[in-house]
Amino acid sequence: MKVKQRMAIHRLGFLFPLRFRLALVFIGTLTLGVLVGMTGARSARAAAAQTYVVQVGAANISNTALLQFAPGSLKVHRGDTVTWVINGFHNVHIGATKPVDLIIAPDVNGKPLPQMNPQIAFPYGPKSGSAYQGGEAGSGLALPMPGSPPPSPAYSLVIDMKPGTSIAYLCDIHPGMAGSLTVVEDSETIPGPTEVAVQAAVEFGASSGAASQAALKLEAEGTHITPSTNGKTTVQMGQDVGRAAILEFFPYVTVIKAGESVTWKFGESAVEPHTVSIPPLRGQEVSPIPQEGKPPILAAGPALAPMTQSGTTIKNGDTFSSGMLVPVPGQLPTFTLTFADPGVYPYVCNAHAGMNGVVVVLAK
Ligand SMILES: [Cu+2]
Repeated sequence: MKVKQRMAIHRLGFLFPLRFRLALVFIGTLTLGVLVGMTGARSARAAAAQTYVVQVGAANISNTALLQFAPGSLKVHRGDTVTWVINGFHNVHIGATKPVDLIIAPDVNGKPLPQMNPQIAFPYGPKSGSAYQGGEAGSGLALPMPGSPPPSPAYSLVIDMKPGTSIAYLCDIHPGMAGSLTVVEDSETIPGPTEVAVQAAVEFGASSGAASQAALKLEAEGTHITPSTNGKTTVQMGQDVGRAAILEFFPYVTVIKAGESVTWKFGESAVEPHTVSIPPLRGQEVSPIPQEGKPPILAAGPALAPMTQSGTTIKNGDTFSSGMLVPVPGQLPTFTLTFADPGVYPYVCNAHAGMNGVVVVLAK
């Protein structure tokens, strides 16, 4: 089976460009690792129950994040296990009809306290590894928390539902990120875990390839350096292509003259939020507020909280942060800074490691 899988990946290589191929090989290697010891044979209800892996997003492939479940749909027999492997900032909300809000602001001591929705952050419903017999369940986030052991990046359920049942699930954080699984009759022959893993790699590969092409086009168009126009220069934060989010600023280098401004904006149909910040504050996305006998309140940490108002004038040595700029369809926020002094101003997105840019300010 290993040989077959490698051949499948190899054959695909001819169809797609190098970056994409690297991504495929990367995912293929990952899945091979996960799959050691599993059987991949097509079978009607096997004597032993199978374990299927669904990848929940993918991160850091050619500067893109893939906002999709892979495979997007899956057939299982009653008694099989489904393991969702969470790669990045995603959750799995099983039996959901619609996503819940990421940020809620309940009144605490008479004042609204913005915080991450605990229904997204923490697991609920059947515990990982136990039977699923319907209803809603949540995986929680694979989010490292100060002072806590690293969370498990996987959520497993033994599917104990009648054949003919379809189970829908989604990621509450990323609009349109959804998947489903169907329980089929024991007599029906379905793909085995290895074939499902290859299918997942193919689906990721298709998204990654489309994103790579779009990124190359945007990079070429921007030639990495945009001259200022009428003292107003724009920088695009990322680009969402199908189910892929490109995590780059376009252009990477922006050159302006002292006293001019830069406006950061989203591309069309953006879904992935970003920040424009300096200095980088990695690992400070949330500020947990402990609660007795309950999981902590996850208030927005300095990395994602707004520190600088749009329109502010920046001088040499100033720090700034837009806070989380969240694109809402038809309502895409922008962030503008005016640079008073000549100098080099590197900046980052605090939400995405490796997403950075630089503003070069020349003398008037
Ligand atoms: Cu970002």
